[in-house]
Amino acid sequence: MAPKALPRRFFKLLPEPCMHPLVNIAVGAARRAGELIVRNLDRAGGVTVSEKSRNDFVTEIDRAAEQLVIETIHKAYPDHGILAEESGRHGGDEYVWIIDPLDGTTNFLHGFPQFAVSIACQHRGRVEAGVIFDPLRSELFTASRGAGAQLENRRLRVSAQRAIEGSLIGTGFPYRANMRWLKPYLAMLEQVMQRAAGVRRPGSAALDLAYVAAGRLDGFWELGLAPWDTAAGNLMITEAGGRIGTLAGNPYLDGGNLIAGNPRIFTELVESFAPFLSDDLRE
Ligand code: 2AM
Ligand code: CA
Repeated sequence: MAPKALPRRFFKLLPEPCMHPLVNIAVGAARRAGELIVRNLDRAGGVTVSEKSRNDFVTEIDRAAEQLVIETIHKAYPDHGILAEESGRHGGDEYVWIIDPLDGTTNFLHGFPQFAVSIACQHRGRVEAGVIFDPLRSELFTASRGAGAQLENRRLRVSAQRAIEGSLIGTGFPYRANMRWLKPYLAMLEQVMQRAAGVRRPGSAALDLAYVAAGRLDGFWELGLAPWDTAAGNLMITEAGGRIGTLAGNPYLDGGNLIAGNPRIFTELVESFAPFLSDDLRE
């Protein structure tokens, strides 16, 4: 005999919403990695060591956190493939987990408290689940396709801000190879600085995208991001009613230059940046 359906109010009493199994696994993996990262924070920030040994140490933490995430995923799904910042692409291709074990490494290295673990699961090329975990605030942002985005038990919604005037916009400054775009980037920054209430450069792109989904930032842009920075945030923003795209406003696939925001801010940013786009910045 089929069990009687439980009344709706019963589900409201559950401590966690009934999560998609892929989200569940990603949450477990992100929490384990986050714990390891926080445990090692004191050793990273403030300790006076040479730049090289500092970098080696952080690489070691990145790798160890990534291994924990992969182990957790493979325990549940041994056949699933992986695309991860440290270990690259390996395994099956029907399901692929896209992992940034420590997004905001420079912050972590300096003890600046803004970094995250980002995990997404793609099925046949489409992201179905995403988790971004801030281990210091213990904030867990989740999303699964068609079922919305959440911060703990609260449904996420992008902001209702109607124009760049008065908005709070996040960004990431170009570094290394992306410095070739410094000039057009500064022109974009100038546009935004002249109109927004504030501009922030927190340093963890994945967490910035979660903040757009949560309405804490009205918009965000950055050049030259990687798939592991953006896969979870992309789904999260879409599920929270926002938009994410290339600088030309086209659909955002897997890494590259990005604009995100609530639908109005997204459109306004795309329009404002159009005069500064050389061909190589468009896609
Ligand atoms: P990472 O910490 O995983 O490398 C912010 O601009 C984004 O760019 C972050 O998500 C960060 O991801 C990445 N990034 C890589 N190298 C960087 C650098 N030298 N300075 C700032 N951000 C960097
Ligand atoms: Ca990253």
